[in-house]
Amino acid sequence: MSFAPTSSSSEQPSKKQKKSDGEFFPNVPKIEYKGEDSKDPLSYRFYNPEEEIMGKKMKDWLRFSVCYWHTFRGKGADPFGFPTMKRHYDDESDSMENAKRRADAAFELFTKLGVEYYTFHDRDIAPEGKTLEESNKNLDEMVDYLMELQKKTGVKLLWGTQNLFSNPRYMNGAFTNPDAHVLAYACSQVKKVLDINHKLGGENLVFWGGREGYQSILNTDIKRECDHMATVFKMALKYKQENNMTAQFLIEPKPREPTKHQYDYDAQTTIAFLHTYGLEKDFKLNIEPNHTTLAGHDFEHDCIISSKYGMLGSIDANTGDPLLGWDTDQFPSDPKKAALVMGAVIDQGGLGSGGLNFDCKVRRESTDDVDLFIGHVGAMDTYARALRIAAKIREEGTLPGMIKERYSSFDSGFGKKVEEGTATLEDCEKYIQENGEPEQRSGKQELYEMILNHYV
Ligand code: XLS
Ligand code: NI
Ligand code: NI
Repeated sequence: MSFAPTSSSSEQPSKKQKKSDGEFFPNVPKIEYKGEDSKDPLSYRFYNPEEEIMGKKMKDWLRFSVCYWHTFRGKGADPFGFPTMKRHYDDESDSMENAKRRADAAFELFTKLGVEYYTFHDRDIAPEGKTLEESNKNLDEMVDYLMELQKKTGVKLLWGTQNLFSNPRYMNGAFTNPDAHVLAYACSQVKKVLDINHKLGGENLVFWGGREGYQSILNTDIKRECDHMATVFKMALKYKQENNMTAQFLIEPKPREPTKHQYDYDAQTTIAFLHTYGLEKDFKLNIEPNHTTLAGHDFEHDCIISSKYGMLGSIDANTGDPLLGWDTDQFPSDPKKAALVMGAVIDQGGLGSGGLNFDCKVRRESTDDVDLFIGHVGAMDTYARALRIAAKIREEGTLPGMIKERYSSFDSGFGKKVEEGTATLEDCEKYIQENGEPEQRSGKQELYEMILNHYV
């Protein structure tokens, strides 16, 4: 694809640029849908927000969201190297002025992309102070500022969350820290995030337990730690209910990293945890495909399994790299994989209050401002194309029909009795006495794969 880069460093507006000077990304236009034949990387080929697919607008199926941390706080540092990116709107200071300028740039990006949602951690939007009071004061000032930007642009908050993993105080965990003092600090942060999330109209609230797990089983009382985590969730629920808050609570599973073992290992483990502690009605899951693959599953696995159990609340729509061992948080670019995820979303009738949040960062080597846009445009188009593919599969019905047929022995007679839960072991034995050896039935995996490719 031919593309003239628009932001070599010599073309960047000077560092002294004030927001009154106008745009932060002057070389990026409002991104428009130009159709499949477009060769312009700053256009959508598949994402046509108002177009209806299976009775709903594309934008309402997809509910795209930009994350603040990677896109506006990430600078390309990795475990082996320093930051590589300079942003002209970010003087890298901890000042409130800088935080506000960053927010202005962020809302310009959201608006130009045509994304209606964003997400943040408390510490992404406002500098952490020396005390909790100071941090909360900074947050309050920024929340007022963000509220104005939300009003001006119509962009909404998909979810807020609390950063309980960066500050050294959380090195041994937050809700699962062996020290009650640290737990209290973490919970104070949760309380504040509940408040600001509510004030900004956050539709969900995420708990990701980055350090809720262990590095060594030798120094860890697993049962007490899991009990404490559940107790904190109950405190948060109580506060939510008492204050008439409506945000859907979401837990984001991840098997490891930064801890060696994280308690919210994957979707099934987290669902079991919620049931164990009687929390299953008050929480859903926020599934991140890159975490799913880190847990040893396929990209789509956790989305599908949580959806089947009515627990898929939202998606952190990123991807990993099979050759790298960590959460590389790449922008998704595989429409076939994304189509399996969108299939789960269609089958459950949409994401409800959730969305497709790009918990993604441009590569460390992608240092131009415009790369931030290209990453999102490509990922949005991947999911828009995936929605079209998944819808077509359902409208034509070949694959769903094949699956239905595969299980048809459970639709009547003996099989139906099994599904209804009324069959006994004696019935099973009698069935075999009457019918003998089952016939071999091919799984036909290659046929399924071939047919899926017809749609991609
Ligand atoms: C980290 C997580 C994190 C959560 C929010 O791996 O994906 O970014 O989404 O705390
Ligand atoms: Ni995430
Ligand atoms: Ni992640």
